[in-house]
Amino acid sequence: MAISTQWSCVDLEISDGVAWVTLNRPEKRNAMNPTLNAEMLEVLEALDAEPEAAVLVLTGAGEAFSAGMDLKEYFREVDEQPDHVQRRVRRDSMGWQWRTLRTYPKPTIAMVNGWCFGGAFTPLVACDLAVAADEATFGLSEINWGIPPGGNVSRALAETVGTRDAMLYIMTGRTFDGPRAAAMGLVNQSVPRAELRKAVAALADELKAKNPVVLRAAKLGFRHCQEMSWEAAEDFLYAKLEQSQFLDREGGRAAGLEQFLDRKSMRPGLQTYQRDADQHR
Ligand code: ACO
Ligand code: V55
Repeated sequence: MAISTQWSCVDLEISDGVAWVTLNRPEKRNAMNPTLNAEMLEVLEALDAEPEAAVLVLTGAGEAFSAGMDLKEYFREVDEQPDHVQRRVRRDSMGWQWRTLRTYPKPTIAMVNGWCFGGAFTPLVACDLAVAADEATFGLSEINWGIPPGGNVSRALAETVGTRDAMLYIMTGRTFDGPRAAAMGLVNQSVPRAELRKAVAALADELKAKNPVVLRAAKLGFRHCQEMSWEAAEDFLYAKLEQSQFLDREGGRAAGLEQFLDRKSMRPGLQTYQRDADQHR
């Protein structure tokens, strides 16, 4: 593998086109400390450049997805640091959890294998798709230890679930499970933990079969247009469409039209056009 595996808080495995990125502090329930946050910035940067990684899956080692921010190393210990250090610690944290992940060039899936608290909601929502284990436990536990949700947690919730659910869980700190998360629209799907990896691998396979240039234009188009006027969105989405044709070296649109209209070998309502294996290497 071309990529360094020297990270102390993150484990990376690339297999069959999928980068399995595992938050790896199981003994601390994968709580996010400043080291993990700085490493995740590097991991995401490295994977963008890695041709063997077509899809990124974010998950956690052991019993947790992530128990949120590390209350000792991210809060208590950083409180004593000078202001500029506090600012850098926050910048690294939001840098990977939100800014980088939300508009990541490759498709991303959060695989919520277990505990998911507080700050962990930010990378969860920033991923394009999410699949939870039925047995996973979610909670906005900030209120339980004396802070309101920060770090874009509430902003992320506001974009994903309805106001009633968001307010209930923010204000009570009550926990909920995978099926409830799916019913709320916080994750796409919840499956028994024993089937989680298989379900995520199947979803990743579906994404791998798509044209990556078009996939990027589609996801960024959706992300950005949410904050635009209708007029600006129309112009922007057409610009994305034209940009994707300009950047798409495999000529996906022409192939799709040809396979449907001329060869009649594929119906786009029901399947993806056949990509030439040689062209997209
Ligand atoms: N920050 C720092 N340390 C943590 C965190 C955390 N968020 N979560 C777990 N740990 C540590 C514990 O201190 C403990 O360390 P130790 O073994 O050195 O004593 C170890 O991880 C295991 O934790 P336990 O509580 O023993 O594990 P258990 O499996 O019984 O419970 C649970 C798991 C429910 C996740 C519990 O650890 C917990 O409540 N964690 C805090 C969850 C939370 O509120 N996170 C903050 C959200 S708010 C925010 O992110 C801004
Ligand atoms: C949270 C997360 C933060 C933070 C403060 O509530 C609070 C979660 C990701 O960083 O700086």
